Amino acid sequence: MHAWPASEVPALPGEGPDLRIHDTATDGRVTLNPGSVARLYVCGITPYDATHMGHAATFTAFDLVQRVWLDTQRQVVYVQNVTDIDDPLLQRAVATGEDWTALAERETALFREDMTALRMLPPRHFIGAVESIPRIVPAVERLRELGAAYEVDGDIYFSVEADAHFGEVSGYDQEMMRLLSAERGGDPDRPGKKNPLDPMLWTAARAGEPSWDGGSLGRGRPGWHIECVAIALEYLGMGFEIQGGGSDLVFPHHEMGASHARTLTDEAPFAQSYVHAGMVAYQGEKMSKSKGNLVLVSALRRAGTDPAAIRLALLAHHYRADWEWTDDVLEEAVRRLGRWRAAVSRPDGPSADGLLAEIRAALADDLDAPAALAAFDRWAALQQRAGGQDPGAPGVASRAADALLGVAL
Ligand code: 5CA
Ligand code: ZN
Repeated sequence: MHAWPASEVPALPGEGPDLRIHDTATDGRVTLNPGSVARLYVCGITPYDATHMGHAATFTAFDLVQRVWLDTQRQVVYVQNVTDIDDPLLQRAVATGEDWTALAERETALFREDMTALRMLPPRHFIGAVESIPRIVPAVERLRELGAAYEVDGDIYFSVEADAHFGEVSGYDQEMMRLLSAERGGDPDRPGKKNPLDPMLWTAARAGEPSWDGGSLGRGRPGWHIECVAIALEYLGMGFEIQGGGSDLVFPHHEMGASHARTLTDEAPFAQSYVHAGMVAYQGEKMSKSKGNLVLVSALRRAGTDPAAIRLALLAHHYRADWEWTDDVLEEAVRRLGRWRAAVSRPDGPSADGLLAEIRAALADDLDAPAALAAFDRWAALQQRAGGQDPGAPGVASRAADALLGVAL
């Protein structure tokens, strides 16, 4: 599919330090040395409801990854998927009587508009599950040839026992895995499975549901984890730098994906690091389409909220933190945006060279956006209090906010 238009990234003097980021699998910081090309895969939306603040927060975190890498003069290959066929999408279409393809297309189009408004740099490859079926089918066939997949009433499952390293991404115990599997799209209680945790690779065609030709698998539709694996292997290959998404994807999604890929290729690792954004809550619960407790980017935009203020509201929280969206969070961001804009609209000011270095250092240190915002606040306060003689300073500050934080002043 096509992504969305790229906003320009202003040039900055010099370059930033290498990114150090928290890896879920080792529960520690890793310094990624991606060479001249850095590769990032981010798990994208299931398009049955518009972009909410939780999605926006997660995609903002990985937008910062791309910006930090660009600032180290690297090329970035960023891949993001769209799960445009899956159970929740079909359930929503049935519930509202809408055609599932129309629903997916409409919500994907709205997502592109939201991402553009929020100044997210687009992925180089924005890939749907449906268009990936020709790559998913051979992957499932191969897993079956390897003895790592089996059939239950026509549905095809992955056998987690085929992978000696299963469990190494999340580090969760059996009980936790079983609980999360039941909560997040698995079917641990289905009779006939070898291991309750085994996830579906290919769902045999069911009456009234869309299905595709699956070659030796028969007609059906793809499972969720193999979708992201097939797309990542096609556009990035094994050993890419970052597999990203929200922390709700640690298990089963990213655990299963790593297992599928290792088994398929007999190579490791799938990703060099697994990076997870915290969950954004609203009214006391995780913001989610299935619960319906949503604050939508598009609704705020329609109400006239400046997207740069939404972005600042998201950046005010460390990406790994779980936090709650409130009206106050947005109001504080609107005030901050006003202070920053006033500061850069003067003809001169205090030197911004130190500010640029501080923003770079903060972001390279596990994407510490709140520290970057605090550095800008200090520069803006100094501008307000004492001003300065450097005629280049407001421009440097404004370009740094745009290039590194995606905030256009
Ligand atoms: N299509 C799959 C990934 S392959 C999916 O999880 N779709 S989603 O629409 O539910 O979520 C899209 C992205 O937003 C995922 O990376 C997910 O982890 C993240 N996300 C979902 N809800 C929240 C939330 N409340 N806070 C933070 N991130 C969230
Ligand atoms: Zn995914």
